Amino acid sequence: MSYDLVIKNGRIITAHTSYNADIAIQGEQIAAIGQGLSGQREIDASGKLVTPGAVDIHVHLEMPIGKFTSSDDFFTGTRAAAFGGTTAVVDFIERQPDETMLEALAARRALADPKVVIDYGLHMTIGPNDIAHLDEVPAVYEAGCGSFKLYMAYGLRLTDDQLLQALKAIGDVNGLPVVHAENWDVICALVAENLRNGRTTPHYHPLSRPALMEGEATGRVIDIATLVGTRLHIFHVTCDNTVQRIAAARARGRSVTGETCPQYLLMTQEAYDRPGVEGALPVCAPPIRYQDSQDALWRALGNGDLQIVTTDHCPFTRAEKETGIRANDFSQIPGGVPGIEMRYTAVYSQGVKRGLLTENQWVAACCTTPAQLAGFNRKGDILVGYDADLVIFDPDKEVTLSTDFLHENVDWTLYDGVQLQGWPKTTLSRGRVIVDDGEFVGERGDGRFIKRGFGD
Ligand code: DUC
Ligand code: ZN
Repeated sequence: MSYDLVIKNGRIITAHTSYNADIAIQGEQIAAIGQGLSGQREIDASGKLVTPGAVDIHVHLEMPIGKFTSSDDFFTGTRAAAFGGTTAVVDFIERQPDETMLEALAARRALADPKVVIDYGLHMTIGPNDIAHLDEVPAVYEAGCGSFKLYMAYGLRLTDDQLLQALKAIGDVNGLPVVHAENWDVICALVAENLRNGRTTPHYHPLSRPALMEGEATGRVIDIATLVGTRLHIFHVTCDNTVQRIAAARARGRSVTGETCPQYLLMTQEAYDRPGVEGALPVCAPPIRYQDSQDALWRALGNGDLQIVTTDHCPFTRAEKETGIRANDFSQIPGGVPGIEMRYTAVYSQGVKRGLLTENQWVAACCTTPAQLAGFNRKGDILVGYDADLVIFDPDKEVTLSTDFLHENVDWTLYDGVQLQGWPKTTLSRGRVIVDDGEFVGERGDGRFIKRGFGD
């Protein structure tokens, strides 16, 4: 049989095993895996790794936050993702006061559908104003939003009783709650105290958001979820305190998972001490911590205490970041950093190449486990019948990150000058080559909204 497309002679890396084989694609799906397969079109992957497309379940594209909107839209953001080997992302919906949750989903899809170049899903945010709308959760789940974002910080934060109600409603439909865990009351008190005493520079951003209290909030939401009997995913883990809360819950048999992000794996807290706007650029929440935290996160990915790496990609321009410097108030710096393009290689280079992770753990953390966790039931693995979302990865290519090299729509990168080993040569989305040798050959709007769910 001659298939539509065959990727030949590559070394297949999955979360569980590595082996040499050809992959045949028919239409949008993987049709066969084996030796000597032939196709009408063939791509030679000799000397390359062939992995599932990477899955990033935490991105903020054209997302309004405070006075600004994150600078990558659904086109530029998903295109940058594709350059970096990511073939599915999950973004967010925030319901407006005059909308139902389903209307909010439709509005977000109307923005994303014409622009996305890879497949995507959406988490439904449940803020304090949504507690009165929890009866809409079953319909939202049915519509394909299998996961729900709960904040313990910012204006959208839920109080403990609201967390209890939201977790119960999500648990009732077997949805996945994903949580931003920080202690907002303590943060507010420390920010106010620092500003009152003239401590206004970005140096005081991490000092106002202590690791200890990130761990406390994580432990608290784990306990509430335990009471309710729901599973839980903890977003953007930055430190050992939080890792230990997650690990302890897992040791008790609780279904709790955690993610970390490149900014916590590659950068350290000293970045906030850079002069002027440079110190504002790394402002994100929770903040980047010291080297001991970075080491703990790599250890946790290696020993299974943390399960996945996402990006929390949320870029703001240099000028937008600078507003907080001009206001002399670190708390006014829009929070968020870009990373959607470099994540897959960063984990390979800094994890696998340094001997901290196996190549199978790399694929597990960036592709397979995020897909499973988020309910992408035909993505994140190389199996017959799965979507042909694939990356042909050159493990020997050396890249130096810069805004010129990257395709994110933002005028800075945290990783300027950082040298990494490995980079995707070819990215395929449902059987179509969308990036080839550094060139985007996909189409705006070819990505699809994927309904995500978890069976019964
Ligand atoms: N943290 C950020 O820094 N930005 C976006 C949202 C978040 O939780
Ligand atoms: Zn986020």
